[in-house]
Amino acid sequence: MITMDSIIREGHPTLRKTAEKVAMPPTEEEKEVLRSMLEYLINSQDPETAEKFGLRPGVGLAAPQINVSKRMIAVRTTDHKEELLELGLFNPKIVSHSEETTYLESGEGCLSVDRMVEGEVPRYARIKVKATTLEGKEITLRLKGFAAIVFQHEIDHLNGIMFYDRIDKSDPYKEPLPPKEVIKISKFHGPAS
Ligand code: LHY
Ligand code: NI
Repeated sequence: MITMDSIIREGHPTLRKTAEKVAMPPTEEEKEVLRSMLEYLINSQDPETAEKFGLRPGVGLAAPQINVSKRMIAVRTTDHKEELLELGLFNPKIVSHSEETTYLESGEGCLSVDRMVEGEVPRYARIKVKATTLEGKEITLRLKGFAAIVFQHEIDHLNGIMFYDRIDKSDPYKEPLPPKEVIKISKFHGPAS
């Protein structure tokens, strides 16, 4: 199983690489890695299991974070209708996005970053994502709110981008025009277990 020991931390070169596309159909090994990533999220969101194995709760994980430079992400969170989004995805791609931006009021964190980094991380308010699921289905997702932020954070990892790269260095809390929508929810927004 994936534990915190499997997760590489900032400074590791893999986190700065552009991950490779996964050839379709994925191999059994690739599917197994993706399943284990989703399993990490499920385990980490279960208080007893998280405590037992020392897992930091997470809603998203990208393959480069376990040192696999392939375009695979796992997400487990609720969408804007409070419905569970539990997905292992190959080759996720943002095909369109809103002009409007947003950010998490509490800032972002990362399982590969063991420190607090304050500041506003601007994200698109709405995105449309195309991907292939673990089950081999090609899907299109329309996302907004917290889920849209998580997907952008994970897809950034596939492109070697860390959340703090997007914070304005000289003015971490700058308010651009037009005003952004502020998402006032806590950093941890996994489904109630
Ligand atoms: N996981 C973060 C996590 O806490 C993703 C995240 C980012 C959550 C921003 C909330 C806000 O689940 C990762 O760092 N994955 O890359
Ligand atoms: Ni991260």
